[in-house]
Amino acid sequence: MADTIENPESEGPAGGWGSVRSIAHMFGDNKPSPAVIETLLRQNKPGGFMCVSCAWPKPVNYHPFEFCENGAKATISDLTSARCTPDFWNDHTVTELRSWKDYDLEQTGRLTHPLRYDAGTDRYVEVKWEEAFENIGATLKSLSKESVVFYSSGHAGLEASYLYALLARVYGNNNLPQSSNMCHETTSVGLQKVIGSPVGTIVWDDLEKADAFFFFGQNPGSNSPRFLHPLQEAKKRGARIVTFNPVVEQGLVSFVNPQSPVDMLTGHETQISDEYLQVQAGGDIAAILGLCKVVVEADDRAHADGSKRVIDVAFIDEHTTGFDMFTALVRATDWAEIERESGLTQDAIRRAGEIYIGAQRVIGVYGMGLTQHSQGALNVGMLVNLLLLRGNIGREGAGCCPVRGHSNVQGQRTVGIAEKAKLIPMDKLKELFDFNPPTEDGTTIVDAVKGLMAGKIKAFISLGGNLVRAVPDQKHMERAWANQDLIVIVSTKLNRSHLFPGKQAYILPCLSRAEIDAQASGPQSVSTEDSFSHISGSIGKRTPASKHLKSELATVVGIAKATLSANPKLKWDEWLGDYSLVRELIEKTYPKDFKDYNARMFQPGGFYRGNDAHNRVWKTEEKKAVFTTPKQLNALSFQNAGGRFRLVTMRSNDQFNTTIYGYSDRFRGIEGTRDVLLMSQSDIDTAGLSEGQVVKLVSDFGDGVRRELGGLVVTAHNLPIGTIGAYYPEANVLNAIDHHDEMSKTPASKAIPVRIEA
Ligand SMILES: Nc1nc2c(c(=O)[nH]1)N[C@H]1C(S)=C(S)[C@@H](COP(=O)(O)OP(=O)(O)OC[C@H]3O[C@@H](n4cnc5c(=O)[nH]c(N)nc54)[C@H](O)[C@@H]3O)O[C@H]1N2
Ligand SMILES: Nc1nc2c(c(=O)[nH]1)N[C@H]1C(S)=C(S)[C@@H](COP(=O)(O)OP(=O)(O)OC[C@H]3O[C@@H](n4cnc5c(=O)[nH]c(N)nc54)[C@H](O)[C@@H]3O)O[C@H]1N2
Ligand SMILES: [Mo]
Repeated sequence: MADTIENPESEGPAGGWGSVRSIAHMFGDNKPSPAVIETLLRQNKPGGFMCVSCAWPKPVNYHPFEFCENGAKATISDLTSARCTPDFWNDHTVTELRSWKDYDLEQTGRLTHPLRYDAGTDRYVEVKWEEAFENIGATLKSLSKESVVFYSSGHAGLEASYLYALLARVYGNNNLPQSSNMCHETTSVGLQKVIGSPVGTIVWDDLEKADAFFFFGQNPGSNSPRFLHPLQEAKKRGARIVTFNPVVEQGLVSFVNPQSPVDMLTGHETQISDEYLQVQAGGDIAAILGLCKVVVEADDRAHADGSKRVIDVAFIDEHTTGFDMFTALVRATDWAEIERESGLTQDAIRRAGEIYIGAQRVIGVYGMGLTQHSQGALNVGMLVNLLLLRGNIGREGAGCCPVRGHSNVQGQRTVGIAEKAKLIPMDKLKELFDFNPPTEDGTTIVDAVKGLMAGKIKAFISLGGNLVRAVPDQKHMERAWANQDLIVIVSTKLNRSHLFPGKQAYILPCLSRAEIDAQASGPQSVSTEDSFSHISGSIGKRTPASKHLKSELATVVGIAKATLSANPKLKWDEWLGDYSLVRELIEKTYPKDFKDYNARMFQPGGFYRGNDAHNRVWKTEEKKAVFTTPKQLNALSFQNAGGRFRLVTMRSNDQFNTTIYGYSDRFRGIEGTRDVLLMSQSDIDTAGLSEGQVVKLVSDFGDGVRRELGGLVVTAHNLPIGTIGAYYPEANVLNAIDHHDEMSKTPASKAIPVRIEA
């Protein structure tokens, strides 16, 4: 019998009327101008504006509506009619706001004026842009260059991001960590190591040709809902879908296409997963090893009886290294071990393995469920092992598909936001701008936070984001953050990172991508790169939320001019006047990726910047695709112990990272609160708890530091034994900054060791 699954906790299928009601609720909360409808109709279409939510690609043949529930929410949230003006601070102090919820901060609306923190009154006050830039520049000039960090969250377009990276390097460091340091850095490092590409290998056409999709720890229903459309198409043509996830995620169970009138009126549901395997948190290495064992055993049988081989031997011989060592381990590992470490039965893994073998073309999809673990890179290597066995990388309908987070998170890395010096064509920068680029590596997020805690980091510039709320060890981070000499955050809305000002703190409000960006040469367009490495132009048409806003690029230019010495090659004003000149610089710096950039950026579906692994050219050290032999069967850095649970930090359907849109997680049946602890009924019973009881979680990382989160209501949920769940970002206080992926330093947010205190 197949392990198809039902999800009684969900209010209904993914999509469907639930999604329409949820968008309607956002309208009620934000009361945007009716013109938001026109904006939604232009969303993700050529010549339109590119969604500010996730990085899911834009199809060439687009539908009348190319936005999803969460894309609509992001746009409505940006185009809210609420405004957080300087008057707001007449009624509130910074200290008071620290007791506010993320949702309430978000509801204050769009920031309208540049603000400076005034310690005397404990409030932010209006400041003139020029004065802000001058003070920021003066402080940056006075600090040692190693003590300043230039963070970015993946929102800003390629043009602003390129100049931001240039600003940091001319200033003198590579301290350019990004939100992906908490996210897909595991991919940038882990995938690079095994296939020589730091990004996914598939393109849109592959989605239309795959026979099977294997999902590991990615939740398309909430986090990339437009993915459900090609999945629905795939199911219609008979493709199979297999999911490995401890949580039953509704988008991987069933979907009603809200953009199909027939589906909506008939309530026709598409079943998504053919097999749903509730692997325990951190159990994927064993689970994938089990899948590989099914393949190897079938291949042995084929070899013995002379039938067609199951393993793609020709591909293995020509393109890979490490096969013998890996398959030796596969043979040597027994099923009892695999079952224990994965929490799955041999039978269930076998059924999934048969689907893998039965498919000619397979796409492996993954997200935070693989990357945010102590052995996240090993998880990624294991998925690649599985794909390599049958040559499922670098051919039509097959490949590796990490689903990226922020709309331009991948692109920012492409154009130079990177802390690793070797990733940057420094010689090109030197030639173009006549300066000596820094050669030392900069800091990752984990190292930046540790630098803050040690008092070595004195200033943070943030191009977007809410770092204080997004990182582990949040309570310690808040104290360390407030010790800085200078904090500058470019933001659209108020958030918790603004509430721990240092000696000097500025909030610099910016345009949203949906808004008109008028500069000397006229309205400007920007561009972004999606998860499939396609680059698309975006034009904002809405009137800005306030006439005092600056574009992100203008703010970068303002800081650069006030901080850096004059250099005739740094033509900040010209670039600000015409963003196409910045695109020319990007093309000159990265000629292979950005050929004919300005001419091609509005082509439907965006232009492809290519990917060597997609063509079976392996830019690894070995010049081959690499089989990884795991040194352990789980992705954890701790042992099992009585009373120790693996805490998964979860996203609801009603949030975008630290931005909380509302309190309805309808897919998990949780309404009106986020203060819950999800546990299996069996774990509730064993722990001697009862549903509805209020408990405290405490860190069990073993470093003697007390980390706790109280006020959580025990709620029975369909979860594997030993795996429990609570919401991100609230649960960030429980994670230790030293608990991260060994190779990439991505915080291990998906199996935090905790105990429960009644
Ligand atoms: N609406 C919305 N969209 C978003 C975001 C958002 O917050 N809200 N965030 C954006 C960002 S920045 C990102 S990076 C992406 C994140 O999107 P995803 O990669 O989907 O991230 P998560 O929802 O954190 O976790 C993914 C899944 O991993 C599962 N999981 C947890 N532990 C394990 C494990 O050990 N093994 C396996 N196999 N699965 C596990 C969880 O149950 C969850 O379903 O989404 C982007 N899009
Ligand atoms: N425990 C746990 N921790 C996690 C995760 C997890 O799954 N579990 N996920 C991690 C992941 S995947 C990520 S990516 C990080 C996210 O970390 P960040 O990227 O730092 O956080 P966001 O919540 O995306 O940032 C939201 C803020 O960005 C600003 N903003 C919004 N739009 C724009 C814009 O267009 N321009 C500018 N300049 N600012 C804008 C707004 O002020 C808003 O408050 O969190 C990480 N932390
Ligand atoms: Mo992310």
